Amino acid sequence: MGRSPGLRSASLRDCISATGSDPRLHAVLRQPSSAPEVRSSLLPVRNLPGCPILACVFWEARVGHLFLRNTDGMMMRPLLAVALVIAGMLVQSGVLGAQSCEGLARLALPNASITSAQVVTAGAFEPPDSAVGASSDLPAFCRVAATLKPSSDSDIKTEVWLPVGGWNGKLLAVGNGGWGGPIDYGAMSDGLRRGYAVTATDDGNPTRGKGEFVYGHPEKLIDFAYRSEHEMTVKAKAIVRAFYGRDPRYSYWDGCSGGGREGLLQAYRYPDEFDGIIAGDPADFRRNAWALWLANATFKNPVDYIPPSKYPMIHQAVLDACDAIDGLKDGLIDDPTRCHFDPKVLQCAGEDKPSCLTAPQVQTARTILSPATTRSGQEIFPRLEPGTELRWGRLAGGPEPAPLFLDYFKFVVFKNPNWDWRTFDLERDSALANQAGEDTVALNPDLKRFAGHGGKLLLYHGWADQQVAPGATVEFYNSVSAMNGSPAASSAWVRLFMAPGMAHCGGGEGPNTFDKISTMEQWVEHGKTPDQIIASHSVNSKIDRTRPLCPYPQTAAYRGSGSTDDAANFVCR
Ligand SMILES: [Ca+2]
Repeated sequence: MGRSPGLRSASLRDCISATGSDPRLHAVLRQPSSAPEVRSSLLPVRNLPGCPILACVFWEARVGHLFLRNTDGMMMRPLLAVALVIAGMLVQSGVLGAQSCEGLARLALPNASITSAQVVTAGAFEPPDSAVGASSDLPAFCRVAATLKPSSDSDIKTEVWLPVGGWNGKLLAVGNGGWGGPIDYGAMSDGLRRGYAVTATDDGNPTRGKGEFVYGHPEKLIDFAYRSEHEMTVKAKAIVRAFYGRDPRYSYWDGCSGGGREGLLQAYRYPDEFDGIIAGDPADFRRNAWALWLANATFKNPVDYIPPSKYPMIHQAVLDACDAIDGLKDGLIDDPTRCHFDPKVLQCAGEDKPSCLTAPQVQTARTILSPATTRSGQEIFPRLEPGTELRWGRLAGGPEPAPLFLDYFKFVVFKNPNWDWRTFDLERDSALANQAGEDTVALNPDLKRFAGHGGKLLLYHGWADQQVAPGATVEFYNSVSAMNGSPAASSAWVRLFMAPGMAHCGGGEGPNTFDKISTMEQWVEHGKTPDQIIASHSVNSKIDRTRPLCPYPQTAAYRGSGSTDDAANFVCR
């Protein structure tokens, strides 16, 4: 191995001494032996402070030498040459402009400050108590935290997690739910385990599940609606570039509920930001008016209230009426739009009993299963679909509407924390709500620019969603398609998968677990447009049923033989 021209041995010693104790060296030495792994694991350890570029090249080759000798001593010299060639390519590609993890703390980004940048060794992550779904069982990563201030009133927290070894070369941005709030470490953990550089934000909300932070802060409403997600993505790409020395090969969005809404707003407003967007059960803001209408109809007056103990009885009656319409009595209503169940059949003949509904309760159930309309019959928001009865408590359980819905009227529409939801008028106040959100939170189906950029959009929604009427997503999909000529023309870049029996973003009686990210990777990176997605349902972590989810308007049809719990016996049509 020849010495690089101009390399002074003193510099090399400085370099090795400056980096030899770095924990990432040990991460590098643990890497498996494939060439891409060598390359990606070399990336994070270059250009350490006080380490001249050429010395670093030499040092990286030494790392490669040690590593390769450990895995295959006989091949040491040829592979060492390969390592040097890779190092040379990295020089050519500008990778040597990359920074160490700690060095990212000094990265200058407009309207942002990096508050910490530290390597978290494998298994050492300590998720905060409030973090849902996060665990310490993570590979080593560089954890970057930043505060973003796109306006003087903004205070957006974001994090970017960068795999120290085995980066897949891609960025995953994960969405937030409801009113935003704590960063979703669970979703970040999943992305990191897949090898992604992954980023998430709190949407500028320092609280959990409440909307008061936007009260009197119009800039924070903009941050919540779309700006925090955009700023987060722009900064995350810059941090990826600084750390690895190159842009992500692909960038994806994955979010459900509020995160689905966020993804659709990014597609509309920043069409070149992502190569693929996964938007589940998108929380169309019109649902707030719908939820307050249902609150007034279902529990404002005690006589209208249906006790949750009656929900299973109603659910069974709905299944008795509608389960078999799809040709298969399997506890699932494949297409609830074909189910026209009248709760009148459950009306008590005499006094109120657990097995029947009083006359006002019949009316309540009818209202729940009907769309919200104006006095002249124009639809304001679709209905809660039959099949959701076990979860009616979310909207009809009382005693108050959830802050998720109520806070939009208190703090955005009426700007009055004492506003009384009992005064709600559907027609008047839903119009005010639409007006208040049209420039911020409202969805826009005109995604031609996103499609023009080559973006792929994977929409999904549970038919048994108890919180956002699934028909809203069907309407959105139909609007997107209509704006692009026809469903056939748009099916190359946008697909909607409706999940029978799936509740809000998961759960429920139907198959509700499926790998959206792999589906999107296949679509974007290998051109495999998803014709079905296999979903599973589990009880106590044991899978008891699989089924294909089908691109709307197709449904999964039973082939006629074999287990009805096995996806292989179904075809989308
Ligand atoms: Ca069925």
